[in-house]
Amino acid sequence: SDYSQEPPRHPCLKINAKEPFNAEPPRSALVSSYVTSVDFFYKRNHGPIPIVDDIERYCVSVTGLIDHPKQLFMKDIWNLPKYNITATLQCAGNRRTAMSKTRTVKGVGWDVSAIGNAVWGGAKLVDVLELLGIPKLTSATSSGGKHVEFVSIDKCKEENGGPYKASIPLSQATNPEADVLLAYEMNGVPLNRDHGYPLRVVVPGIIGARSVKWLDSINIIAEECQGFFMQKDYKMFPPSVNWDNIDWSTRRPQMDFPIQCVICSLEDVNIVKHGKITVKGYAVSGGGRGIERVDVSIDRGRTWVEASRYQKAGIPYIADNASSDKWAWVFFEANVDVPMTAEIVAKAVDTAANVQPENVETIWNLRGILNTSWHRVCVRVGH
Ligand code: MTE
Ligand code: MO
Repeated sequence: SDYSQEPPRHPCLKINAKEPFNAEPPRSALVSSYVTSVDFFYKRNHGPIPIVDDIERYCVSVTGLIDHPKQLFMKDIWNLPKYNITATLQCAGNRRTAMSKTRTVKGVGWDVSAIGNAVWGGAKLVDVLELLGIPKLTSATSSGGKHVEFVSIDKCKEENGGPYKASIPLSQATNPEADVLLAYEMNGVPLNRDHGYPLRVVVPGIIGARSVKWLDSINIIAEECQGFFMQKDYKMFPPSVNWDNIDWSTRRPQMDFPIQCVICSLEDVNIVKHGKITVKGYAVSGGGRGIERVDVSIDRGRTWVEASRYQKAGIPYIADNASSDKWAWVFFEANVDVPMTAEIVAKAVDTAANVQPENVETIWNLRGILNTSWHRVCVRVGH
């Protein structure tokens, strides 16, 4: 594979793997802005970044179990109603490095920043499918299509040089409320190469792996996508499963992600001055569930204070869809007094009353996905 034509990247990104390029911003950058800048948005790739230079000729073919397969050019996509959806994308491998400290896991190591919040601009997949004769809220086409597969242009070694791919249920793809996008913009400007130029899928509320970049084709299929990243990766196994006894067919591809929160204003270990410190971070849940509460403790979880929450600076967050960005993260902030060396902990609760697990050991899995355990940082009072 050829990595000689990679795009330029911001020098502040922490590179977790060079080829394919995988990098995340410093934690503090995440909480400096509700909308993550494109430069600081994590980059998660499985192969070289493809080059699409003839936008006039670029097209997405829509095929499979439909009556009239079609090729869609960018102008067809641009002609559809444009939506701007603020949605947080999180890699299932976010916080994997911390999980690997329990026991080794397989995969690129990530600190806490394999996540970002962007305003994605594009056409809704439901409108695209309607152009092709599939009505809204369809769970099966007359020819038995039940899933929508997205195939990329890129080439990955896990697919033996074939493209990255994934699928979602047709019922989700044709649900206007699910806000699944074919996005051509990120934060008001055309997608850059790293994030999927010229067109990517954004599936809000589920793990980032299903938001296929550099879209090449859409296939309406009967069974979920049989690609590597759906069937042999991104599945959640119990702690007893290891590489000798793993049976991939026993588990479904991970889609939804659970409640997560992370402290971003502090590193793993900090030397601070005696007195008040600000604990600030992000909280997000899958499925469009809102954030009900974030609790912060300075005594390893013996006592807790409730953090304030907001999306727009200065405006308290209310977990209802009328006044919040339902697919987007929520920032939390608490001022605490740290009298001496302490472990500061944060845990969030979503609107379904789901709570993060206390310890990473209890959710350890061999692929190191979905580390959503209580986030802990250590503070030492110095001079
Ligand atoms: N799409 C393609 N074509 N190739 C990829 O390697 N990586 C996936 C997803 N879509 C990937 C892809 C994964 S695992 C994640 S977490 C997100 O893209 C990352 O998107 P980003 O790089 O824009 O942050
Ligand atoms: Mo990912």
